[in-house]
Amino acid sequence: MEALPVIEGEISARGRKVAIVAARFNDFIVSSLLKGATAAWLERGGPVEDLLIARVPGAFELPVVARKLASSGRWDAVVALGCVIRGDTPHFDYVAGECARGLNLVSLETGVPVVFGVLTVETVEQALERAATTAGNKGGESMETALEMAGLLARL
Ligand code: INI
Repeated sequence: MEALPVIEGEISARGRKVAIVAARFNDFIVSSLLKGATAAWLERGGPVEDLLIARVPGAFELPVVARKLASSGRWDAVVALGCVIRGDTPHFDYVAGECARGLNLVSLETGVPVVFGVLTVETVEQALERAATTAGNKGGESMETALEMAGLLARL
């Protein structure tokens, strides 16, 4: 049978430039996501000088900085990292919802992949599970998604 014309992005950081924007709110979780993301970048062959990390106060501030980075033309992808815990706030839905909506809008507006590496969870325990240092780190997964998307968009 003839091979089907499937096209995919390679998960490689070689020749790529990626910006991370990370919230400081719930830093005990976000710092683990950041470690996961930077480790994935280095594992995939990315040089330190082609990675930028910008910090913002909270998840609500991620979209505006992601927009500045994505529209600069300097970055192949933007990874947004944060952690919104429902138990912490009655305005969970606003913070998490507007963050997700804003990041998606930036991606669609600019054509630059903006990866949603923001944990939206009910409890601290759930957040810790998803920010594990061993397996299942959402930061590392988000970086891999960013690299795959950058690779795919470069091929289309
Ligand atoms: N920001 C977060 O990143 N996570 C949260 O859980 C959170 N809570 O619980 O309120 C949070 N709030 C701050 C928000 O992102 C903004 O920084 C703030 O409202 C100023 O705009």
